[in-house]
Amino acid sequence: MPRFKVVGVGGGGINAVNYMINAGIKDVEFISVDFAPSMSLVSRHITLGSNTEECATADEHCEEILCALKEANMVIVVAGMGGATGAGAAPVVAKCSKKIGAFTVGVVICPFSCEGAERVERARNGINDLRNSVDSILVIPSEKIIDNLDKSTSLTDKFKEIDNIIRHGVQSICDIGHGHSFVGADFEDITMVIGDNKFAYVGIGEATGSNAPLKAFREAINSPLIEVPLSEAKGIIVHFIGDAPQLNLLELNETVMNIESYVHPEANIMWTGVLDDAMGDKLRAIVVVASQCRDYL
Ligand SMILES: Nc1nc2c(ncn2[C@@H]2O[C@H](COP(=O)(O)OP(=O)(O)OP(=O)(O)O)[C@@H](O)[C@H]2O)c(=O)[nH]1
Ligand SMILES: [Mg+2]
Repeated sequence: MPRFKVVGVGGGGINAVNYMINAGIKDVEFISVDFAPSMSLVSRHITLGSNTEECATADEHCEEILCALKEANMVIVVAGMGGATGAGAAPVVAKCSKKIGAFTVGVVICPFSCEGAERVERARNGINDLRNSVDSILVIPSEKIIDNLDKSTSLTDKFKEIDNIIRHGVQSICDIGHGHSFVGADFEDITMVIGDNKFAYVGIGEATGSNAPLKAFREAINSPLIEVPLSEAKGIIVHFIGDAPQLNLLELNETVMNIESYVHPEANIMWTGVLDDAMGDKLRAIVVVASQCRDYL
């Protein structure tokens, strides 16, 4: 089984990782990296020094980072890009991951606009920076979910919404990578669809009743978090989660036969599914859409 390691960098990255741990993502090793000693639930924490040059300081900890990442086949680096630590140290962790030959995915949380223009701008630069050190970068444009939230939602609760979306994305990648899909997709397939330096986006949909696969798929591809036109997508993973009665093979088949009509003619298309009886009568579709843009704008 391929070894997966998820690294939370900086406060936001670590909160997102703690959320995954609480949600019960299995067979993954969790690591955290920050300036302060962390309260996180991970199995290993790397405390950076007190230097204000986050990147330089992280560089000094490369040996420790390399040691923590040892033997990983895939490393997922999660960070909020609006702060200094995440934006500064995530590229260092990613470079270490590439050095050991692991497939490296950056999951970057863009700030909400209420956090201020400076953070938004820092995030844009941070993403374009990190991009050079990863195989694939999964962008979470937080602000895009704002219309779906109640106006009175606190910033902490907004972050939790984002953490939940990230954990679904990461869990899907891990479940498929560990070979849990009943459609025979694996780790190599994921690297084919989202690798090659693509930007990726995650969308989630849920439905019940007849034609649930199509309804959930449509909701997922219409997620405001998918910032690129689907017609430009060079890769798409469509992952279904549900209890056996909801995973109606005929309906699934009709849905997946249609995927190619939505994406670029050269797109790599992959569909997968896992059984989860805790889903009750609900079927969830998680899509990861990958596109080959040059820069994050
Ligand atoms: N999803 C999520 N994002 C968060 C959370 N906390 C902060 N963020 C995002 O992450 C960005 C960076 O904030 P922090 O992670 O606290 O900053 P840092 O990377 O530790 O950098 P410093 O400035 O050195 O503290 C913020 O602008 C937010 O957009 C969280 O709990 N969940
Ligand atoms: Mg911090």
